Amino acid sequence: TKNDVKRFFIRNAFVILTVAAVIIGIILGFALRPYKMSYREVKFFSFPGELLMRMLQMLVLPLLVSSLITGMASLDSRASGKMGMRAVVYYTTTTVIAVFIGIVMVLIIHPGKGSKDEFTKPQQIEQVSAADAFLDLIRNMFPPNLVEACTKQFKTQYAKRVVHVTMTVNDTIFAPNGSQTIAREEMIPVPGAVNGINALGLVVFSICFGLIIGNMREQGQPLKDFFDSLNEAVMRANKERNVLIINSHQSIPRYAPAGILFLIAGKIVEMDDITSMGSQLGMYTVTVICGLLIHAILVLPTLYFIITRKNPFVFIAGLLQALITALGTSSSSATLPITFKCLEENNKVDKRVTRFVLPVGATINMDGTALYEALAAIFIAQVNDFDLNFGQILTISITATAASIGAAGIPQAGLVTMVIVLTSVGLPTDDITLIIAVDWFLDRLRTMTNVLGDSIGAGIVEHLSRHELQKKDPEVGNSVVEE
Ligand code: DAS
Repeated sequence: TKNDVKRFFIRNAFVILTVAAVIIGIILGFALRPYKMSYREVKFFSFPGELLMRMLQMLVLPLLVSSLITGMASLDSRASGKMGMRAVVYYTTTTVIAVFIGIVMVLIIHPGKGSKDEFTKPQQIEQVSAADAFLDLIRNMFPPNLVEACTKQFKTQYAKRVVHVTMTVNDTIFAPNGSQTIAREEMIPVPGAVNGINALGLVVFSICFGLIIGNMREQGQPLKDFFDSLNEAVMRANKERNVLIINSHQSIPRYAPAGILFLIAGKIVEMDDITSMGSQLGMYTVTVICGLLIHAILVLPTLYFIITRKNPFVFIAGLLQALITALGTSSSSATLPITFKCLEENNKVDKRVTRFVLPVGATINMDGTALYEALAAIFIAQVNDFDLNFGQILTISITATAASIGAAGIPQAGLVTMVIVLTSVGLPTDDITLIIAVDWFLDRLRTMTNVLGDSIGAGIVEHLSRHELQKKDPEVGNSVVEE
């Protein structure tokens, strides 16, 4: 009836507005392209979108730390151990499947046929070896300074340094003294850092800290209450009907549709002309899209159905707002507040699961990125006429997995960690620039896949942990006590 339709619209107002924002953003973007805005004009135009990014990012740090600490502190170590195991098995399995799909797709479609001439000339970029990157991954797990971990990640960088080398030569004309000192430029590794939170380090710290607080019983209670309350406060800033500190009526999800509209329109205004894109790059884009679709629409929902026996598409419908936010922001960590909201409010996933599984998932579980990195590396090999043997493909799949774990949940992080994959099989890292033109777009799609993977993971872990979750300790409210 008319009333039902009205109620449907009111209940789903934000989802409908968000979908409308994407459509209007695309139309507006294309409508404004002929005006050829300057770089500054584009920045002014997409300012509302930039604001949304900033608001979401503002919540990430307190949300990540408080949800993990309360999550761990309110589970006893056996329950959290089991839940953690299930999450890790899920992350590993789905990432391996994703990499496999990426490799199969790129080998079947073979988008890299032809010559390299149709690409713009690669620029020189910084050289970091696979080993450097692996060590950085582990370094970032143990931040020496927690305050710094809230602002920076460690990253090996190379600097030019002038070294003086003394050479002994048997040349009486040029080196009458028998030896000569010459100056030579050399690349040396220097400790470096990149801006952005070190989510991996904070996740490791928060898990350990939460477990310790949980084991402290009464003595840990004040800290537990503190983080519990912090978590609740952050989540409230993220609720439609509640407040964001700066504005008493509007909160972040209310603002999100407007922000997404301008993020998308702004990107379309500034993107390169697609009609001039070469056929290889076009085929490459199609290959990535097919791979991501297979993983997101076929593999993950099937896995969800097999394990939980529930309709995966109903679950995915509840996630719509998070998926569109991922599309708009191309950052799984900026989407985290919305992912929490969708899972807890729409899909009614237990808070004890989301608090634990989501922050970890958003940091290390990136199916879309893993699929993308393996596929892109093989594409670059194809463009270079570089024949990969089975061992090299295996190396690519292992390093693509590591690269996806190491990639931060920020825009185009996957492109940076690609260096690990390329150097592991001796492919030219400069060739990353070949795919930069389409990366902004593919990044949005792989971020959606990443967020979907994390969310379905939370649903599956909740289902598998239902027995532990049923046991409640009357005194500690939500926590599970199994002595
Ligand atoms: N865009 C990133 C994310 O947030 C990862 C990537 O660049 O692949 O999921």
